Amino acid sequence: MLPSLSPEQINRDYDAASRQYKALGIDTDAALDALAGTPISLHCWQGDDVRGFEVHDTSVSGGGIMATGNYPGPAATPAMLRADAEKAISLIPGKTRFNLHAIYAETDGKIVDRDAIGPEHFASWMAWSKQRGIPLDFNPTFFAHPLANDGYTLSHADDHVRNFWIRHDKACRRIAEAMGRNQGTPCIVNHWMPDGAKDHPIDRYNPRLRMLAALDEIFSEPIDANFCKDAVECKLFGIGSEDYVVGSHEFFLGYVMTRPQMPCLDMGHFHPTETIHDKISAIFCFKDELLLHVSRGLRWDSDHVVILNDDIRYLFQEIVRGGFLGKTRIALDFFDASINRIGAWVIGTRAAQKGLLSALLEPTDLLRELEAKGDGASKLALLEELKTYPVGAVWNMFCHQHQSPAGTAWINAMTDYDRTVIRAR
Ligand code: RNT
Ligand code: ZN
Repeated sequence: MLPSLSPEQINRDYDAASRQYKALGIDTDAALDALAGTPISLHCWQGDDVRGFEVHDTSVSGGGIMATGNYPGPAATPAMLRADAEKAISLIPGKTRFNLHAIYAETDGKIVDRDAIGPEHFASWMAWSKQRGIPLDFNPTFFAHPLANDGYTLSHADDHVRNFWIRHDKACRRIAEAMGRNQGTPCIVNHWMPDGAKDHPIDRYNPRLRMLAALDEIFSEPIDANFCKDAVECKLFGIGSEDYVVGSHEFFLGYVMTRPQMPCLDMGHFHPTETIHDKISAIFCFKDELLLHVSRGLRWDSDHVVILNDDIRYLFQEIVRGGFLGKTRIALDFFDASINRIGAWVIGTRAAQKGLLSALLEPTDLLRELEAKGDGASKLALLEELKTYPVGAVWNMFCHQHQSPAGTAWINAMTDYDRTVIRAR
């Protein structure tokens, strides 16, 4: 058994940490409040390796994403996925949302193609969401379908294929609107299309024109913005689209600059050494809302479980320093099938929250002053010293306040669930 912390110890450590931060002008209680006010959207697809519950009459494949690993016990039914998600959420302090893909529709064993899905196929998800107080987000699914096998969907040259996907996306926005109405706040819909080519297409222009027109048609549908808000996700390359992705960064940046939708930045969707933190302030010069897909690429867009690395720290520093927290939607996007999946969810979410908390515990005004004075050494020194400040004690207090195990204790709960539920499947 890994150790757990007593409330007395958590309080004692927190008091000491608070004093240390206070000497730098930082209010740890205010940081905890800001963290508590920031929901993280958990991606349903970590629970079952992006399989979904669609009923098929043909074999499906493809679409440029893939979970690797054979850890036992992926959620095979909606009930299992909900139970696993609840377990994960019980080990995550603070507010969470839950992010569904269209392939998680519940169609009662019937084949319902993607252009025919409706809110009724998400009735159980909506009831669950309401009962648990966990708002939903949503995604059309443009992969793992026979009409996605060519590698093109919304930009397909064939009207029949393209129109099918346009109908699918319209259906998804109607579902999202129903979810938003159910929860009383907007459901965020992220539109990601895998469209692209493995090798050197001659025509890079027309697919983009077709995708542009398709998106305009989709967004021309009157959907209540109080209940559904849209984001579009750019990407540099994927499996099978190594050379060319229709919805590149330039394409979608141009799109959102000329349209009301918000951009979605996924941390794994750029050149392998390119990070997203510097893009944020540039985007907020022109837009007032941004969606993040918090992920971790290892050498490529590998969607590893998020950990508290420099990329995460820089990301949240930018969001906090720029005053962008209220305008940034934080969603997770990783899928590791090689380790306990509940563990993956919890590790990644807690890491993102710790990144945010570390940024909230920064004496930003002081750092700004040092920078303005030209005192670069003091600025860098302070940033370095802050790395060993007792953020863990503040984090443990956050867990304690939100009835979630502090420190290492959650790992015991994961191991128990693994033994009694996951391995019993
Ligand atoms: C794929 C995108 C996309 C997906 C999910 C499942 O590269 O990141 O966001 O991971 O929609
Ligand atoms: Zn993503």
